[in-house]
Amino acid sequence: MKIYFCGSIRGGRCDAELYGRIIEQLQAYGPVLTEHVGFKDPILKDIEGDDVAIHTQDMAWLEESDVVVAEVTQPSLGVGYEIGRAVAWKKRILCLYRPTEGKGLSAMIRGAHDCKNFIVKDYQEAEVPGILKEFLGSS
Ligand code: 6IA
Repeated sequence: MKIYFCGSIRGGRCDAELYGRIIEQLQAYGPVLTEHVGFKDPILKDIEGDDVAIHTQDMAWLEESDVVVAEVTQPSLGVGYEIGRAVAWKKRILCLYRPTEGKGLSAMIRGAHDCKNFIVKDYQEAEVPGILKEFLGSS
């Protein structure tokens, strides 16, 4: 099962280490095509390419993937775009959101929850193993 992980890059890197820990757990279920999203920033800068090439490569990986897992707490235009494209390609999608006082998840994400192919989970990090097992264990 090929997994496409989405997490904020230019939207802000405050959760980058958390992405890395989630990706490590995802790798028990299958290859994560976008593991660079969880790399520490000096490594990320080394692999920076031109934006057209990044978009072309990411869309190819997204189309090729079987499931999409997105950490959506840190708002990111790129992550929102990837989720929209994944919906159009009828991928199974899991969105992970850590509720924070005074903030809220976009209605375009929370409102897409359908209990089947598009799952939105409010979570704390300790719950990640169980959530991934539930979502990916049956794939
Ligand atoms: O708008 P954002 O940059 O936050 O969008 C993040 C999402 O877009 C991630 O889930 C990635 O899959 C994708 N993405 C954005 N930038 C890149 C990138 N290099 N390489 C691969 N995927 C990307 C940018 C280099 C960076 C140092 C700015």
